Amino acid sequence: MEGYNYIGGRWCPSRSGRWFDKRNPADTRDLIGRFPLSSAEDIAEAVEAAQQAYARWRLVPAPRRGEIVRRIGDLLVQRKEELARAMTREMGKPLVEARGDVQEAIDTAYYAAAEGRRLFGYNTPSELPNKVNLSFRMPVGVCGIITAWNFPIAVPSWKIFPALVCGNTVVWKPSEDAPHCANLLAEVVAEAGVPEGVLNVVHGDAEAGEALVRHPAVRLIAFTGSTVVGRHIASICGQLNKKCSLEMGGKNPLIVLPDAPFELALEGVLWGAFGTTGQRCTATSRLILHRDIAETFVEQLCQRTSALRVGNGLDEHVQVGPIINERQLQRIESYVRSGLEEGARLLVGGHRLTDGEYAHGFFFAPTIFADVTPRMRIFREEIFGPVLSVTVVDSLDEAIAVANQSDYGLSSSIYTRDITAAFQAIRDLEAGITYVNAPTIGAEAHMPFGGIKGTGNGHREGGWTVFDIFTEWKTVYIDYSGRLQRAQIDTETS
Ligand code: UN1
Repeated sequence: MEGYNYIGGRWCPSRSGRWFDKRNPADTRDLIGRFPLSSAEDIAEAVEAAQQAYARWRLVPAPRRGEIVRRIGDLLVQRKEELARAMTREMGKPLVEARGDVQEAIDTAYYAAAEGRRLFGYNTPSELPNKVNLSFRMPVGVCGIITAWNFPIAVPSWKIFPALVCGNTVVWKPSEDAPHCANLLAEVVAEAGVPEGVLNVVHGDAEAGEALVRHPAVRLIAFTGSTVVGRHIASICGQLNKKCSLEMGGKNPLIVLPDAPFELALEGVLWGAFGTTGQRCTATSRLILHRDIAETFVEQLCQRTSALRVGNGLDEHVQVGPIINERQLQRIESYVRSGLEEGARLLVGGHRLTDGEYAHGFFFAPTIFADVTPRMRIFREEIFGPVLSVTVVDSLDEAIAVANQSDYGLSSSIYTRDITAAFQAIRDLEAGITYVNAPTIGAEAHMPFGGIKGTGNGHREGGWTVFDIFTEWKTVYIDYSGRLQRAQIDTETS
């Protein structure tokens, strides 16, 4: 199959004439398609199309834009199963999770659609008589959106749908590991009636991404991906004075106290650490166990982990899919080596799966390390794979202190029945999200999503907060006194 860029309502190859192949990570004999390896020239063309479309789109009433986005939601409902299957084939996550990914985009579409009838501003009294003060949310302009492959429909939808409802136009550079899903989403957006040029898709690698970030007509960059890349983007946006929203890495802790519901906590850890093969920015990657339950908990966790069914996500029995690509597989291997070198104890997994059904894919056994200390790289760095590290502590205070020994601050979790402990964790865990008696994954579309420290730069996607990213405030003063009234000066009451 030949995949194309989508620019100004037309499907077209890259002007560079270059292509890249995208293969199924569960079976690399299965070619998903070839997609354009785009250059700065393609980006410029897409930005031009987005600029032209912006002139009209910004004037379409927001409730009307919302109705179109609602149709995107309706179409996603209709095509949910087909999209989920295409997603699993392209990036590997088990079918049930792929359906969840599409569902998250559906939820986002309906939320954003309804926001078209809100986009509230504030009215407030003026300090002067016969004068009113108003404020409006205005679109930002052409937005550059750069996304990762692990939530190939949900995460782009978090950005694109609100951006469109707010009256922006978009140039989207999806991950080169999920180009087909991007095109399917673009197809749905077009079918729903979003005018030509309002959403443009340009495929490629860092070259296209960098050109998008640097393009002078792009007013905003919204990015999901690694902290290294995010910081680079932020530095360019700093120099060029662009609005920039970053969703970056995580190293998410899950604390289990002795009074925790034991079985619930076990299930939570398994899902949080090995769901999506650990390839989520919210994945549970550090398990912090109270000493009183550590031994039994680890023993049972290891048993259950070894029993997880790893394989091709299209098989409904599979619980853990493949790793996205060879490069990432090697990265995970190097972290396993570093864990061993630094003195952590490997309990299960730690190796590739290569025999039989695994022969043609990128599979890695779910892995647990014990005796992990905060100075080790496997404790500190985001691995983005099925590797869980276990650290044992003696108190709640120590658990929270260990959890906070991280450069990241996205998600966090505590399992306990003690309400005091739960609220202390909510107060003290340095993270944008804290779960109580649930694992670190599973954010809902209508709540703010994002993190602190190395994870973000102060913005929140999701819920009502994403509309702060995709709008700029316009403050309006209307003076109907018929005379010059000077603020701060003519304010004395007579
Ligand atoms: C991501 O990993 O980039 O909370 C997003 C969750 C999902 C979103 C993850 N709803 O795990």
